[in-house]
Amino acid sequence: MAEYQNIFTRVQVRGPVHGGSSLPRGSWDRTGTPFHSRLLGMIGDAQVGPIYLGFTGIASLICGFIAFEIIGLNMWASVDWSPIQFIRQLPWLALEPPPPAYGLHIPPLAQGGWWLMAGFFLTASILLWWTRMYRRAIALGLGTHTAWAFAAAIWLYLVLGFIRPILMGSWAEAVPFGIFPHLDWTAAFSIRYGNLFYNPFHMLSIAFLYGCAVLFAMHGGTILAVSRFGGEREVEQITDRGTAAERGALFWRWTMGFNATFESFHRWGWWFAVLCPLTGGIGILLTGTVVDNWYLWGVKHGIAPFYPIVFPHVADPSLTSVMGAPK
Ligand code: 07D
Ligand code: 07D
Repeated sequence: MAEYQNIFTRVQVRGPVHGGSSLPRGSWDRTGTPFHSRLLGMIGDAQVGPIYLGFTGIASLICGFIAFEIIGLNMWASVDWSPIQFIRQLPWLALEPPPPAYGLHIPPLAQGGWWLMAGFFLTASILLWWTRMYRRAIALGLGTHTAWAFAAAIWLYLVLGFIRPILMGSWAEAVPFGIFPHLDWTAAFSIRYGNLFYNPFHMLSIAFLYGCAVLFAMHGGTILAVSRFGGEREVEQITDRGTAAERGALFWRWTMGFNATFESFHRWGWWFAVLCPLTGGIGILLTGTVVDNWYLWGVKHGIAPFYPIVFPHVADPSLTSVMGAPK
């Protein structure tokens, strides 16, 4: 029996190139002649292509490309079209949403208009990609679980850049495009709304995020550990006694007293991943709309201490002009 129980070695399976099962009526053709790649075979299946582009795939790529171009060219313009500065400063460059004065109106291009347009095309691209995933799953006779998991991420994305700004009455509330600028926005958002740590939905989102890491470590570890019995090939292992699958389950029953099944474990993974952005989106939606200051909310609900006034002559900004501040 081949012994390959380490975390790097992968057995490369290389059959004759295969175009895939036949496509339902109304589908486009798959594109590209398939070939084998030894390098890609080290991290996945060695066969590359053919790819199915289809109408939604091409439309999504075009919209994504337009958004990418608008963002990139605006960033380049912001450094006076200097190619060197563009590359040097790239992680710090931004395409910002309109200033608050414009509310939800359409601003001039240079005042956030480009941001609105890029957002429109990025959103169209993401939604078209979602449709592609959904339709390809149906075409293969699969369930649509992956598409719904992606929908959970899209929910958080839409809350951040579309739904909440509309509820707040201003595009200025939305996230800028840019690598570090979107981190600055995230930090500023937390401070503006009194420390996001006290937002219980941020707490839930974090628990599911960390949960994803734990579950993935357990699952990846378990499957690699039983791969010496062929466990990564799952299929006929699921019901048979004494197989790799049963050993994996027994390992957890012995160490923890309880074990998931091959089927239930994937439900755990799916739900943890989905609930991370789902609860996160709820938390962001409540911020500024229902709760203006999460620290004061925490004080009110007994989860945060009320800090003593150490400097009596300095006004604590979190206590001035904030709705719901304790008297
Ligand atoms: C590994 C799958 C591959 C995806 C990758 C990301 C782009 C953006 C475009 C400059 C796990 C591709 C990146 C297409 C380039 C332009 C215009 C997924 C994997 C490799 N963030 N965020 C990152 C996005 C938000 C936060 C990195 C997107 C919120 C923090 C990357 C969105 C908040 C940190 C990135 C989005 C937030 C990051 C790595 C959309 C709260 C980091 C992402 C559309 C949730 C980390 C410099 C990654 C970093 C990071 C992309 C939204 C917080 C650039 C596309 C507004 C705290 N974010 N992010 O690996 O290193 O994801 O930043 O909503 O520390 Mg972010
Ligand atoms: C961004 C969903 C959208 C992405 C989509 C994909 C493309 C194509 C292209 C690959 C990630 C688009 C795809 C464009 C890519 C190619 C080619 C999902 C996204 C549709 N936080 N925090 C979270 C922690 C603090 C803040 C979630 C930890 C501070 C804000 C998560 C800590 C402050 C927001 C989380 C911490 C703060 C969050 C995100 C620790 C900053 C959010 C979950 C240890 C000073 C977001 C409710 C996620 C949220 C969010 C973790 C600290 C601010 C669990 C661990 C206190 C403003 N934080 N955070 O799945 O939902 O994101 O909050 O300190 O908006 Mg936080």
